[in-house]
Amino acid sequence: METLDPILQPHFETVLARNPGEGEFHQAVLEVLESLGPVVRKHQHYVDEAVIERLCEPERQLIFRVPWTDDQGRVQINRAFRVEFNSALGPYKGGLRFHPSVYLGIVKFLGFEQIFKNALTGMPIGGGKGGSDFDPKGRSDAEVMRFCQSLMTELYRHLGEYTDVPAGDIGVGGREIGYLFGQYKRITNRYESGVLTGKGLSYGGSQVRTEATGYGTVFFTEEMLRLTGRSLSGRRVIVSGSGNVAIYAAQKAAELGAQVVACSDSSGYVVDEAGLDIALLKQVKEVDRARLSAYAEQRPDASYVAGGRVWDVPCEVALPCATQNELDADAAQALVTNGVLAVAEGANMPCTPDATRVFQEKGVLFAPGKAANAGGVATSALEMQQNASRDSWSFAHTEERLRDIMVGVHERCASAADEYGTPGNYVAGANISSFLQVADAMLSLGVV
Ligand code: NDP
Ligand code: 2IT
Repeated sequence: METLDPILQPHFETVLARNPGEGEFHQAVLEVLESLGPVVRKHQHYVDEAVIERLCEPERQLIFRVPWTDDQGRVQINRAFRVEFNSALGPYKGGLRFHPSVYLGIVKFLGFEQIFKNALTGMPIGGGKGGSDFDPKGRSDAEVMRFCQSLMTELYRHLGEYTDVPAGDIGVGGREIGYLFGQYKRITNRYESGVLTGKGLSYGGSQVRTEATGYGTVFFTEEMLRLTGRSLSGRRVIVSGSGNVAIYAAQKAAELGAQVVACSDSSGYVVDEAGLDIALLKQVKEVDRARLSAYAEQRPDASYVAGGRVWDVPCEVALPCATQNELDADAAQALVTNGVLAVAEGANMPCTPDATRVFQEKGVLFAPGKAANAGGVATSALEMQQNASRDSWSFAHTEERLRDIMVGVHERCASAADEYGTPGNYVAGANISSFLQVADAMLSLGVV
């Protein structure tokens, strides 16, 4: 793993000073800057023309109040954010997260990552992210609807298919996108399908968008293994989380012949040596909206470990698919001791910098989130494409497009890593390849 080149040290210090208390944002910026030493040594103009400073400063940041009424008639107040980070490549594009931990620093880290991830897809989309500290857990559908309507009543004026196009993230799935789209349509009197992605199939959504992030993570993993003469078939796999990304990563890995033996939520993890029953997992999480412990209650041979750490389950492939900084150096060491071969981040920044260092030093194949989980936003771009042409594609065709895009993301990372002298380092490759694309577009557009 690289260290920060002295040329870039002042830039990082500026980020620290301008964004106090935003640890996740600092972490995401540092990871990118640590990869860019060889690039700015070779191309000094990126420093001279202040591209790094411009990239680290969002184009626009919105913070607003979201008032709503709960089922008991009490007024509730939440805070919501939209960080429109960079539009050099296309309209701001990135999800909305509803989780009590959301604050400006989380949204900025996610928006910053999204710039580079979106560039890696090769699609014309800029980077942005949003969310709220609203906690959907235990809320009725009616409460979630009123919250979404209130949020959109402010957010709509900042959106548009050519301006800013949100989608889902933690706590935001098909139900929430439906309520958000309904309110946007009502306020604007426009059936502007391309203003949100992750829509339901009955009103302009794309096949495979629900599955795309998890599937894409597995396609990327399969590609890393293939180039080292291996495959997923017959391998023991664990995923963390049991939400949208985790479920479909588990499903695709199982389809490719892996034995997916564990998943988790924030309360504990499940081990199911027979291989996770994906249909049951979907029923528990997507239909019943229950806790993961309910899976084990309905599956006698599975065990539920309350409060445990899923990384202690031996595996050859680990797919962290829950949240940022969920996998630390100690967990990474446990995975290495148990023989892990490959780790791909389905979530955004789930591995701490020290954990990443452990994997890289021990020769574990390691795919950073901005590459491995790019299939979700790439399929959002395919959804925008279908909306713009008033078309809808088959599941098979869309999945094939997703697979090709993930092979392309892998190829961009691998060749940039080779070119800049760090073969096999997907972190460096992802950061360098996407930086060059965004930076060149920014320079072409002038000082804007
Ligand atoms: P979901 O809300 O569907 O699921 C989130 C899962 O992660 C749940 O199992 C949840 O457990 C767990 N989790 C969330 N927060 C925490 C926490 N603080 N500690 C421990 N576990 C936690 O979200 P997604 O599956 O959509 O998102 C998962 C990750 O993937 C996020 O990092 C997201 O940014 C990233 N991602 C998502 C994409 C998408 O298209 N949805 C695209 C690319 C990346 P619990 O229910 O107990 O909270
Ligand atoms: O982190 C991500 O890439 C997402 N949550 C998906 C963003 C999108 O616009 O589909």
